[in-house]
Amino acid sequence: MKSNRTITVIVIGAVLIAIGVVVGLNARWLPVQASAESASVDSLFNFMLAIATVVFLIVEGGIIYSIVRFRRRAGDDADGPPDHGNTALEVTWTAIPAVIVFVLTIYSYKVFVDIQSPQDNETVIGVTGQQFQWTFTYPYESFADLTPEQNEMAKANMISNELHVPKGRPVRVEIQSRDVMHGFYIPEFRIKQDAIPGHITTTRFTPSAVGEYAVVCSELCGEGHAKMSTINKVFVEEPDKYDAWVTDLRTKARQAATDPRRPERGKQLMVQKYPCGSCHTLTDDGLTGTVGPSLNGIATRAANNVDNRLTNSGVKTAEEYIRTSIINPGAYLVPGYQNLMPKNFGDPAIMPEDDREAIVNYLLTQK
Ligand code: HEC
Ligand SMILES: [Cu+2]
Repeated sequence: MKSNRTITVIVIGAVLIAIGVVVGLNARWLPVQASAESASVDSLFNFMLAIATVVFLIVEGGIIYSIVRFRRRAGDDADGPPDHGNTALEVTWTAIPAVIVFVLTIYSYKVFVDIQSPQDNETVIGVTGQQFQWTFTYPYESFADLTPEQNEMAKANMISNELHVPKGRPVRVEIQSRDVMHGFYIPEFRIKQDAIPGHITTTRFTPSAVGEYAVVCSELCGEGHAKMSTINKVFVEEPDKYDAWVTDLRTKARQAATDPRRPERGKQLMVQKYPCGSCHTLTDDGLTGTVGPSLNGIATRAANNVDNRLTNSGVKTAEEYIRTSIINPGAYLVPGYQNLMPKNFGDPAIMPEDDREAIVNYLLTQK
């Protein structure tokens, strides 16, 4: 009798574990794997899923079995028998999960350390989170014929709102935030890392599948948070295509260094570096935000003092008005809009003067 029951338990246990393994090996719930790291993250996930399947079947199966087997029969009004615990059972249901948690801790720590260990020849890309878009900063090599100041300026312009990464080369990203916490998340890479104001956090990945994926923000960061996950894309490219793209960026950075305040540069900055498009519409620049007023025709509205905007903000010219709108948004609020524009564009560490003047010069062309 007793050995019969032992055999039944062993058989049921073996069947449940077999089901767990089949589910764990066959689950295809996650997006495509586009980085070398995604395979180990997915194996860990599927291992946990296999264990969870077995636990789920034991618990739910036990409940269903008990409901049927011990249900109240017709005419039975007695209380159930009193029961005062079962030490062997309690030790078992504490010991087994303890072992499972211990194994998972070791396994996931190993996966984490493997992903985070430095590799040779890492391409280092800067990631900056801000309300409400990401900006990426690429490695810079100085131009011999530029002055040190011009080289500094060109270096500061090695930026884009597109994340281009070379297939098969290890990448290290150094992540920072200009305002609040954001979460740098690329589901296809299985990479997620917080962007924390005042800190630089790093993470690593080696892209493995050519393609175009979304860069998501995983931290609710304000009004335009949802937009943040639609604006920026990561492009995994063959290494020579990636190199050509960076060289092209370097050429543009050089132009910026020699004539930093040209309107065309302001046009680029409003898309590539600053999050203006998450709040403003500006057709000439392809911006479609709706949190703030449209900037179409801003130069004409300012020059004509529409709604007394010059008078009320205490300035005389359209140029001064646009500059003031950027560095001190509260000075005058466009009717119908709240004081939601970032307050830190007046800080040269956030928006260098040359950037600001390029944007002012560009907006002055929006008649
Ligand atoms: C978080 C949303 C947000 C972002 C980002 C933002 N703005 Fe604004 N902006 C607003 C709002 C809201 C107003 C209207 C209230 C006010 O006047 O401050 C405004 C007003 C303005 C005005 C005055 C418009 C007018 O019709 O008088 C200008 C110019 C402007 N923004 C430029 C910019 C530029 C350039 C950037 C990027 C560097 C930017 N804004 C980024 C929300 C934003
Ligand atoms: Cu965010």
